[in-house]
Amino acid sequence: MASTGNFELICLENPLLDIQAVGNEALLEKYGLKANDAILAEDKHLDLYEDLLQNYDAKLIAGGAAQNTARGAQYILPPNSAVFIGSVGKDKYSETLKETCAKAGLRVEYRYDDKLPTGRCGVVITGHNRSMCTDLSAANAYQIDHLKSEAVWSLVQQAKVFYVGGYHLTVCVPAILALAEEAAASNKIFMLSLSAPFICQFFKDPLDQTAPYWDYVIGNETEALAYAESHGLNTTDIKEIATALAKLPKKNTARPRTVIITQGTDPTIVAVQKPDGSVETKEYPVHAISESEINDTNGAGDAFAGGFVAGIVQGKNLDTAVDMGQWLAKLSIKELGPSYPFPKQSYSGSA
Ligand code: 26A
Repeated sequence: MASTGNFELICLENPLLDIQAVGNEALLEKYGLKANDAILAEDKHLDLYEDLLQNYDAKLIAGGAAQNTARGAQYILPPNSAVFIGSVGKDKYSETLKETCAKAGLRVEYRYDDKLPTGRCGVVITGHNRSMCTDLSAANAYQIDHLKSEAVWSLVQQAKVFYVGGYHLTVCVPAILALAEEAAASNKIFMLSLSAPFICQFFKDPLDQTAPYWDYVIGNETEALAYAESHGLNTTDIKEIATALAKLPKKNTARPRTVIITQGTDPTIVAVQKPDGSVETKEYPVHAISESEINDTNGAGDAFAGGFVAGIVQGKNLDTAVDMGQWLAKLSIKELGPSYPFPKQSYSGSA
């Protein structure tokens, strides 16, 4: 397919449909879930999805962390700026995902699996906590051949920023490294999100393989702590952890590394590598939101990343890009799940 438009941003990860409901302690206990977590489903979790739909009035919402980020970035950027890549099934759920992305103006280049259904993420909300349990199904079948196909790779080549969700480290490391290598070879921007504590703990080796390519790495405080523990950093200080990440060896030395750690309602910590090898850290307060305006925080981190990435694509400075992230996170928190308000609101400087 010939590509039109001026696609500047490529995002890669798992397209998922969220099956989200307000739950309770008993439900968490029934499936052995922690109140605030993200895990891969095992056999014992597979009834959760039907349970949520039948007994908890669950809603179906477009999800997949980096797909939420891509929708968020496209929400801000001019039409035809972002493309999302991942693997889905040939079913109703992938149709729903495609429609939601189209509404946000996001182009998707899905790989369609012949056998497996579209992946699902069960989201159990209790208070301000969310427990996510993902059955990847078709998303787990992503293959580098799809990325390297002429139609998709031509989009990769015209883009200047790549954003990869760390969750994809459980799926297709060669595809992630292909984007990373392309970025380093052409002095493009490569960003990775840490995604979840379990990625930092149990997918340490593939995560470390991508580290030299990180121009930007984005995570939250629980992911930073999990990283510090699995890498023996011997600290629980978020600024120290961000500094350690900024100092890791880097492939493309033409770009300094920037580390962004969000902390819920606490200030966002940013660490930037300086040309002399030292690291500067900064703190950015989040945009205040009143309790009554909060719908749920599922997807707030993805929305932050979406706003931030949009800022980077537009060549904004770091302060503005962080502010755009805080702005979009605030908008998303007011919506159900990882969604953005329509009619569109536009970013007009610090709120
Ligand atoms: C591989 N795993 C576990 C996952 C995910 C995921 N997206 C990709 N891969 N587990 C949860 N999510 C998504 O995270 C969003 C909230 O940050 C959910 O689909 C949800 O939309």
